[in-house]
Amino acid sequence: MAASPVFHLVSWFRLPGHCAAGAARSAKIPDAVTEKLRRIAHLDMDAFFASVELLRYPQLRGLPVVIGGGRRRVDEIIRERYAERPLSEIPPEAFPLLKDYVGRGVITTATYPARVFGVGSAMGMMKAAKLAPDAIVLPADFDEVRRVSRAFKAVIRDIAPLVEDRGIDEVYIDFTDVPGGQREGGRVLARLIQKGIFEATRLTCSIGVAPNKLIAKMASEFNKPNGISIVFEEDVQAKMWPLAVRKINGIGPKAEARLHKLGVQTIGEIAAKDVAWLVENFGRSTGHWMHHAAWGRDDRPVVTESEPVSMSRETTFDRDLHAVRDRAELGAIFTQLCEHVAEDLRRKGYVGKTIGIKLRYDDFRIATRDQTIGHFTDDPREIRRIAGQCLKRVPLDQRLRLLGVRVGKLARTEEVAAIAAAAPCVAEPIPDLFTQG
Ligand code: TTP
Ligand code: MG
Ligand code: MG
Repeated sequence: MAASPVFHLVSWFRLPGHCAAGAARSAKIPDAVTEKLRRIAHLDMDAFFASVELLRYPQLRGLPVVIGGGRRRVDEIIRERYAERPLSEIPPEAFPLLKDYVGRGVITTATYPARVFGVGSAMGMMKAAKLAPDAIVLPADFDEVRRVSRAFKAVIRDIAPLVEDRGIDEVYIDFTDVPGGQREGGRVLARLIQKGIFEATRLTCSIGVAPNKLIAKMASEFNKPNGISIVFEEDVQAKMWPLAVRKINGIGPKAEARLHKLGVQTIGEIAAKDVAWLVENFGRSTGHWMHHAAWGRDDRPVVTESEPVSMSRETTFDRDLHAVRDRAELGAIFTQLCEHVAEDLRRKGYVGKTIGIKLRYDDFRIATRDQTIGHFTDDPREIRRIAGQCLKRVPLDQRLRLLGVRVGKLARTEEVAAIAAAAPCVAEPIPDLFTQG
């Protein structure tokens, strides 16, 4: 019946290849002129989502502010009320307070002045209200957060090319071969990066520089906020061993509970255990990993992979197809393209907001259309539905050579999930938030 469809599927995601640095490096690398040490930095933005909001509302600096709550744009309502004033002149008293919050939302993050009261990420807002009733509540602006995230990462990549993306507000950076990366153990380069990020975004970050990723990740927390912490091989044990086991990135709440049950509280106490004991209690691979981690050993390379801007699939047909006469065949191909894009998104861990199509007519003219929806998706049926609407907006009276489907405005699935968890879609959880002053 129908000629076996198509085609060679071409994927056009903009994904530069992987690049590993320092994979086979031992801790010390002999160099012709000087002996270079492996220096790995971990950089993490300070109170990221909250700091992004404070760029808009600088009058809230120094005040306890938490990010969280319903999806309603609470600040849009304030802005309407104070439409005649610039955002920065809306008085702090006009903002909603935690004590007036009603609902099941959890806190996404809190400014450092709010953390003094013991509130922080993942705490229920009503529970937090008992600790910091007068903290100001703002919703996260995910689009703005992503824009700033791209901006600060671009600054880093300009200075040091080997950057591994670790989510919305953090990266690993291989300092080893970057000019200045060895000076004062990495402090000089870390300061330069902090300065560059501040100049570009007016935001602060904290950086840990250490012999490997594991220690760098811990070290970036040592002097938060706006701090730098330099750890050398020789002070790993003094700095790491007194810390709680949970400080090892990879020991989560379950492993922590099990370690506590076994009487182990600190990283030093793990280091003091035999590997055999760790293997017996945690299995072969985790046991060995815990042993190495507690001794500060970690060979993982810094892996660079740029964030994709969009993901798409397109196909050139074996013969030109007509929208009406070859409707069934085209429909099947179209659906398949949408399914492939959805699979790509899921495999790579992305969701997108803009869905688009691309057509090439038999005279080689190209037409594209796209549509941005109000939420992120990786659902093949939804992509198919929106792409179908785009298709209705192009002339289809001519034969087609090529069809493509594209999903853009991407975000990492896990980040979007974190936001959704922070703002559960309860009808309207904050009815009384604006009754005050
Ligand atoms: P973190 O870097 O863990 O926290 P932070 O930047 O707010 O504060 P710190 O100065 O301690 O680094 O997370 C980065 C952002 O990710 C945070 O601003 C909000 C978001 N996030 C969530 O949405 N849910 C969470 O549970 C956590 C921990 C963070
Ligand atoms: Mg952070
Ligand atoms: Mg972080």
